[in-house]
Amino acid sequence: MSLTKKIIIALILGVITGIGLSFAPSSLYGPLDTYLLGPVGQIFLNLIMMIVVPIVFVSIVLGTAGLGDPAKLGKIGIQTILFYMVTTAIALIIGLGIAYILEPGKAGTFDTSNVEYESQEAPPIMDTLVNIIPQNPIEAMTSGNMLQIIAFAIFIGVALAVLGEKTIGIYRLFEQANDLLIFLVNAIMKLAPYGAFALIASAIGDAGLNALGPMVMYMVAVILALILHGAITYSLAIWGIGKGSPLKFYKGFFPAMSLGFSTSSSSATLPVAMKTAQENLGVRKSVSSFVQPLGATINMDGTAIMQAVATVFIAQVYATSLGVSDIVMIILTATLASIGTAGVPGVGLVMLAMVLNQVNLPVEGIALIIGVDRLLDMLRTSLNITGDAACAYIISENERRKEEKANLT
Ligand code: DAS
Repeated sequence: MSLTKKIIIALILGVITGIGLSFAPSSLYGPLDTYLLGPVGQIFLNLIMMIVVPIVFVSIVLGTAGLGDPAKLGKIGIQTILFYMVTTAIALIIGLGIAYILEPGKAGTFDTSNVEYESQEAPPIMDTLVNIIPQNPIEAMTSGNMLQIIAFAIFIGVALAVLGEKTIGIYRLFEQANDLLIFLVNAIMKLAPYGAFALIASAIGDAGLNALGPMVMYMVAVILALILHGAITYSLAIWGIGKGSPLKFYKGFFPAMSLGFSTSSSSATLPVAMKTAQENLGVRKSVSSFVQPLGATINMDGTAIMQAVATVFIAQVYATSLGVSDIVMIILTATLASIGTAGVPGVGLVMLAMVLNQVNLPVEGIALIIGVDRLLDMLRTSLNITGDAACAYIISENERRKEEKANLT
């Protein structure tokens, strides 16, 4: 049975168990939560947290080193990176906007007393921006200061790109470390059914049926934001910049979108996504084979949307207001973090832990959304690869028109 099916079954069983426990006497629910559900859920969350710092650091070093390659920083490279960063920032703004309008975290009550957490005053924006450069990168890693870790990784990546062959051994080391960490993410995700069951049963057992409301509203908010971004941002870019038909684009790319949905992995879908873009959308092979692989690592708009909605949702559940500097921090952290995030199932959840860390929200809040995350992962992966293909399509169409114009003159 596929992992996705196992997680969906775990989700259903977790909801049923949680509802049953919410009617059970506390003399039953208490020990069950203390000695089984709580520890299983916390172990899974700890495993996710364990992998955050290394995977963010290594994947961003590699992602940046790859970008720093002079061959990649040509005209097409600059256009591609610009398109990716702008659409990711728009995705985050759409996600934040929907989360503030729908307020999913206020659609019910969760008992959050079992998580020791006090909101901390966010530092002024200028301090935040200046302090992105770490004085002590090791301390940044031990304290989980994600923006400083990302900044340090970008410096290392650029240095590797500039030094090229001289540091090829270190580059290879980072490549192997990345393979090792992706192996660990996949291994941790195999425990997701057990973690999801325990966390969902505990959350609903604790809060009762009114915990379902916020979870459903959270899903609605994410799905709505994903649809808006796909229907508006990409369609406007295809029509406005690429001078193409959005309908034709989506019809032609749909086979790859459905594969992305079923695999929940941008990397696994990449070969089909490239083939579909080239054969159904007429994207030039030279553009597709550069833009789409790059996008599969540095461009994850669907993931950014989930992170934006989830962060606001968890802030609402813990009755914490996010200031302007927090919002800037979310956009900065999630956009930069997407530079290296590998396209494998569940990586968005790992990166969410990082964003929550950065805005001082309790990582335990992930417990409230983990049960539905796999379903949303399928949808957001579909959008992730669509953004890559939209960029490739637009650049390819513009290149074609320029050449046609040159031939005419
Ligand atoms: N599954 C990831 C991908 O392959 C996205 C995510 O986990 O958010 O794009």
